[in-house]
Amino acid sequence: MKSYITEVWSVVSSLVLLAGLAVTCKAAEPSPPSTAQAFQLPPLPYAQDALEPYISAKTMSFHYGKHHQAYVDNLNKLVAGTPWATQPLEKIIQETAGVADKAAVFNNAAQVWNHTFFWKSMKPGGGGKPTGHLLELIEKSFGSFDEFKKAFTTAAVSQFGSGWVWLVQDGDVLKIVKTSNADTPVAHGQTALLTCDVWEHAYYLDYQNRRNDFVQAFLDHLVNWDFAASQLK
Ligand code: MN3
Repeated sequence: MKSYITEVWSVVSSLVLLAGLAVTCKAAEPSPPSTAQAFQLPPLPYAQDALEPYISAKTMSFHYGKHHQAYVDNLNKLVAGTPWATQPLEKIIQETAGVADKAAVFNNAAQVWNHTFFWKSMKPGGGGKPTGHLLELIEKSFGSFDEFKKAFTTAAVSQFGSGWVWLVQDGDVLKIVKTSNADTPVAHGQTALLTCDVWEHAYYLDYQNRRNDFVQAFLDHLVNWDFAASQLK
């Protein structure tokens, strides 16, 4: 009997030891971050107040910190556990464009992409005129830089409701296109060079209903022409 108890005790001790070892091993492993998400909010290319006085820090705190973040969070919820969780945004956008029951995935993926592109389309001390090949293409496509500005402004102001205005490259020609809501040149095989967000949340705190003034500030003081030129194919 005594030896039986000793034997049982020995087994129990071994199990406790093994369990302890298992816990130790587990603790030693690098634990995957429990909050790992497929998509992250990309850092802004400048400080939130860097575009003042044309876009206030308050607008940026809502537009980048709340709206853009919400699109990232929504997308992560929608793609969790699907093959999209490990795929590039562009692929998700192209695969869900025009698919009725995937509209939520498309809208959030496209808005994540569009906003990331919009922040890069601006810089502190931007605006003015592009140079080099980009300027040549603009003059060839629109007649002159001033004609381009007029056409871009008209498109931005006439976009009914929420949307975006874009400068895109189509072969050797540049075009201005408008898209509604989350729609994006990425869904249409176009090469985007530049965009301006004309959803009301982009300008209402600073310009209220004066979208035209916002677009003028964008063109005259914010456009990052170096970024646009870097997107040329
Ligand atoms: Mn926006």
